[in-house]
Amino acid sequence: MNNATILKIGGSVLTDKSKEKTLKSKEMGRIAKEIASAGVRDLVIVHGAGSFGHPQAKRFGLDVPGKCSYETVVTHETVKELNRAFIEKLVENGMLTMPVHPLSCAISREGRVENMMTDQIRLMLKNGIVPVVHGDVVMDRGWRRAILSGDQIVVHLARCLNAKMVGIGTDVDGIMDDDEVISIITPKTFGDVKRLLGGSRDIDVTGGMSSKVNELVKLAEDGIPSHIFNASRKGLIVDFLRGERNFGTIIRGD
Ligand code: IP8
Repeated sequence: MNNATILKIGGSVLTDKSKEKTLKSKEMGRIAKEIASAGVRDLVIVHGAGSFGHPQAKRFGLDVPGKCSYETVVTHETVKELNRAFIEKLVENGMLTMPVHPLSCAISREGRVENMMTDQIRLMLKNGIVPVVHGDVVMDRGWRRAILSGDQIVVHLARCLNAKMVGIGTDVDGIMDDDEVISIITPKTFGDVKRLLGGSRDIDVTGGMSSKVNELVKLAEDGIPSHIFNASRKGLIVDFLRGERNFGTIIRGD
C-alpha cells in the first residue's frame, strides 16, 4: 500500500487544553465536516489527547516510569472518551469510521513504539473504513507502561503503510521564524530550525513541537514528506486533503 494519507489532528485543536476534559465541540464538528467533504480514500486519522489525557497523565505521574495503576486505566478511558466524541462527529457527517486504541494493539520500549499491529488498519482501508487512532497509554517493555504520543504513532503508521503524505493539523500556522512561516524544512536545514522550536504552552507530557518535528524529519529522511499546518483555520484541512501545499511547513527529503 502506498496510497494512504495520514492526518493527525492535534489535541489542542479538538479540546481546550486549559480546562480538563473540555471539548471544542463546534470546532470538532467543523473539522469532521471538512474531512468528510474532502472525500479522500485510504485515509487514517490520528488525534492527540489534549485535555483528555495530558493533565491526567501529569497528575498520575504517567510521564515517568512507574507501576501500572488504576490511574493508567482511567487515563486510557479518558482519551477513549475524546476518540468516541470525534468519531460521533465524523459519523454524523456520513463517514464510515472505526476506533483503533493503541493500548490494545501497540507496545513500546522505554517510551518508543516497538510494535503496532496494522493488519486491522489495512483491512479497514480495504473496506472503505477510516480508522481513527489516538495517542494513548500503552504497555512498555522497560517502564511497564508509557505514554505513546499520536506523533509517534503517525510516524510509525506512515512507515508501515508507506504513506504518500502525512498532515499534521495543529493550532499554529507552521514552524515559525519570528512572524514568518518556514515553508520548507529538510534534514539539511533542520539544524538551523531546531533553536526556534519550543515545547508547549499547556501541559504536554509528550514534548510539543520540538519532538514532533524531530520525528517528522526522520520520516522525511525515509522518503515520506509531511505537512504541518493550522487546522484551526477554516478550509485548510480540505486544502491539505486535496493536495494543496502552498501554506504551512512542508518537511521533506533534500
Ligand atoms: O496528545 C498523548 O498523545 P498526544 C496521549 O498525541 C496521552 O501527545 C494519554 C496523554
